[in-house]
Amino acid sequence: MIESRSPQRPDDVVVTAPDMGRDEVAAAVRTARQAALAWTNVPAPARARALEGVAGAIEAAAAELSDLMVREVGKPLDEARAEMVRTVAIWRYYAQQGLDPDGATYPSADGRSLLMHRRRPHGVAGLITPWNFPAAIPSWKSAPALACGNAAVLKPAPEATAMALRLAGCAAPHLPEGLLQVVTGEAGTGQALVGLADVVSFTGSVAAGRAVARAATEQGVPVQAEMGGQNASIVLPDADLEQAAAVVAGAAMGYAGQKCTATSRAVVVGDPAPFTEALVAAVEALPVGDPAEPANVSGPVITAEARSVVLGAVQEARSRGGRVLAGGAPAEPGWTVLPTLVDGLDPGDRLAQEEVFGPLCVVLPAQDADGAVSIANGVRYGLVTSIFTSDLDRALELMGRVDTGMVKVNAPTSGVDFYAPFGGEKASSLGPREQGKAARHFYTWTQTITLAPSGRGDRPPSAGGTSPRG
Ligand code: UN1
Repeated sequence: MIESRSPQRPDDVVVTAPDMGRDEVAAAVRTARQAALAWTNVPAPARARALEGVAGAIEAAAAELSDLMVREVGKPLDEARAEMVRTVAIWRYYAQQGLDPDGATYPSADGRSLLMHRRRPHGVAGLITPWNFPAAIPSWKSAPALACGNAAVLKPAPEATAMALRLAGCAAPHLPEGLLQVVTGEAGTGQALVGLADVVSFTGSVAAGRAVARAATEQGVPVQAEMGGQNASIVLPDADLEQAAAVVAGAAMGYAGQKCTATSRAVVVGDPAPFTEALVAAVEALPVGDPAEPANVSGPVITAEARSVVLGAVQEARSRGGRVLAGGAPAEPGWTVLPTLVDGLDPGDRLAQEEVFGPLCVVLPAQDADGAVSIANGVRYGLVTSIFTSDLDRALELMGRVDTGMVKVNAPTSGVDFYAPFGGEKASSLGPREQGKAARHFYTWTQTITLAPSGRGDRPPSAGGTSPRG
């Protein structure tokens, strides 16, 4: 069995569920494959209505689901509510996207045949999702998979098991039986799923994502993996420093920094003192504590081990000559760590290179904008960069030089728009982008079709038949 506990009240067991083995996963995939065969032939407008139904059910349960999200993964209430709003919008968006054109026609070589392509579903989508966006990520993978005519089997992170089961419970009355299933368990359950699915989408760590990508490739099935980030916010001297500090503080520390899109490095061009001072003040002003209190923007990290990792990183920073400018200590409730700012480290230090996945941000000075870009790019990750400046010409120029999949100007690194492509470069992502129209391409394959006349009724072209309208 696995159990999922509340990070703010670790004695609160939110749910226990079976740690499913290969046979159970195989049974789920078999049922899903059966369901997919019928679903593929359900007309797209009817599929759209079903997904609309799922959206409505999730919307009706949104208050309960955001409370469950707070309890199970410690997401601050306001963010949990916003995630539920986004989740409903994701289902609605993909319900409609299922009605988009599913192919195109091309001029044929003989002028009489029809040459076209259309998109077809893969079959069973195996979806492996993290605990940090326990409604949005399972939804932005399963909704497009279903909209395109696939079935979906979801393997959530054990820490978000209750959320996944509850989401699937909302969806169930609106979908054919077996079309969307949850398999619970640890990594082994996910591995079994990857071995059986027809298309695989993963979000999680680099190590796990690469293993998933290798296994899927071995199976010959398409795969996408969204992995870590080590995201920089570049602050130019002409930025509104107060405003930039508030945005960076939120992007670094919101939900205890547990987002692949969180800001982990503030790269300050020129004299770092004025911005650093503003950032320390902004971070210290953040309300921290019980995530069920709507005012709080940061609470516990997910587990005791996660807290040890963050506190270990603080120690490491000190031992490398870093200064802890804010936070650096455990707090209440549960596994809370105070939002932590560090400076005095080299850009090459491990803490400025790797993902801590906690409320920790390193401040790094840069001599000029060129130096800032090379610091920002100088990590193995490539998810998102933000640039703070009031000089939009400068912003345009720098945007073209950062090597991340997403770039933002005067906006937080965190936060994504579900209708635009999402993903990173370098070690952050593998395979095609997620979300927006990109999702449809991933969850379907292209069949190119030539439809030529049979030749039986061949007649010579009729006299005068020169008008294209015949
Ligand atoms: C967001 O910033 O709103 O796992 C979403 C993650 C990312 C999603 C970030 N894949 O943190």
